[in-house]
Amino acid sequence: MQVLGLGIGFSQKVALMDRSCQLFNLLFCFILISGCSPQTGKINQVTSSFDALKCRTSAAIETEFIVQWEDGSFSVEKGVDPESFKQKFVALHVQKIKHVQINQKINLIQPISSQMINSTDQSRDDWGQSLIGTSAVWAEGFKGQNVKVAVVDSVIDVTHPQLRTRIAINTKETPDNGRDDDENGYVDDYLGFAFLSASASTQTNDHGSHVAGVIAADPNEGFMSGVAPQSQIVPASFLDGSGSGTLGDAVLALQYAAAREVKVVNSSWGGSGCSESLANVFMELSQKGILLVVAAGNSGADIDVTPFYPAIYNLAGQITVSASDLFDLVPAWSNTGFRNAHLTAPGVSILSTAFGGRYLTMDGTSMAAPFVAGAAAILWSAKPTATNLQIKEAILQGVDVVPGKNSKTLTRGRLNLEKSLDELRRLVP
Ligand SMILES: [Ca+2]
Ligand SMILES: [Ca+2]
Repeated sequence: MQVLGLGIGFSQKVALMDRSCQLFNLLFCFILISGCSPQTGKINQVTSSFDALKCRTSAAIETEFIVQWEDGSFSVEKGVDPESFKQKFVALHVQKIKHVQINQKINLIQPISSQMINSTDQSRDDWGQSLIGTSAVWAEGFKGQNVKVAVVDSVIDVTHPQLRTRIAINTKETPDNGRDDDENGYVDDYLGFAFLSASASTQTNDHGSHVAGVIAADPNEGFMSGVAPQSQIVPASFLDGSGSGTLGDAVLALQYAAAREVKVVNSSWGGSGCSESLANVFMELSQKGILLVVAAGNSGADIDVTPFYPAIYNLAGQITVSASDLFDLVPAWSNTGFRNAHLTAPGVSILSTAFGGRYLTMDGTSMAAPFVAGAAAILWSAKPTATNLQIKEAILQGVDVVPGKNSKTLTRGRLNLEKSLDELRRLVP
């Protein structure tokens, strides 16, 4: 499985589409063990499943295995090779194991910024926020306060002036002492956690910081504002600066987000191929009441026909977001789908934060998804008792359907935060 960086500039569009076509040639190996069969039956099933592997590609990491346990939790385990892992680890723990998948490499295609923005330029029009009606809900006092949003992405610049005040602090953890003070399984996760087990990169990648800024940039510390400027970001990173990562790290990052008690998870990435572990962790989070906001992808595809994960999981607690522009037109590069894409949100020439105190505009469904994630945070700050299903329904019911520009999505419409708040008030009096 490869992961696409969904923030692209126009010049990268063609290269990205070419790359995405290659993805469908990649299949990956997993076994699925279900039910409560006797141990020997399970071992036989494990054995036959391993023997039946048909998709050992160059992307597979054959010494690492993503294990989902019967309690729903995940770990990534090491082994010498699949056969050895089957005989030793799986046979030993088979009664506690729900599912095993060989880990695989994933690669971010580096996003290209459309434009560097001078932070002294005060004249920029936040067209996206104007269109979805943020100022009206801010005026009512709803700014995403007390809502945590996980950004599962590349590493975020937590020192950016407009982000540093918006990073959720794990107050039970002492930073930089090499110990897991709160015993949540993560050492020094004071601000978040980076799952970069295979990384040797010292580069930075602006993708995660850009997504975080769209959601929560602090307007008191600079010239822009996030959609939900009082929400808090939980960084759960799994893609390094060079754009490399593993599926196992993605699964662990998602599991970590849930442990930090976020309400919303933004996933502006995706790929195709066997992704059973990813589907399983998404299901776990949806059932825990988390709203999963996912970018539809940038290859110009109909995702109802051409699979793109996690965009097409279509879980009860999931919203998949296509991109639209100032005129509510859907760019040719935006993935869509009447069944699996739910709505559009602003995703063209989107201003946000980048490493080193910089600002960039970017294009992509990566930028559209965090508009919806920020909107969800606002709605939850207005109605803290709402469920993820109610927040989703309010967002989908509240869309603007612009005559003649209906998007090829489930709702045919574009995010309208102001109307979604009205819908939520009907759902949660
Ligand atoms: Ca900890
Ligand atoms: Ca510590």
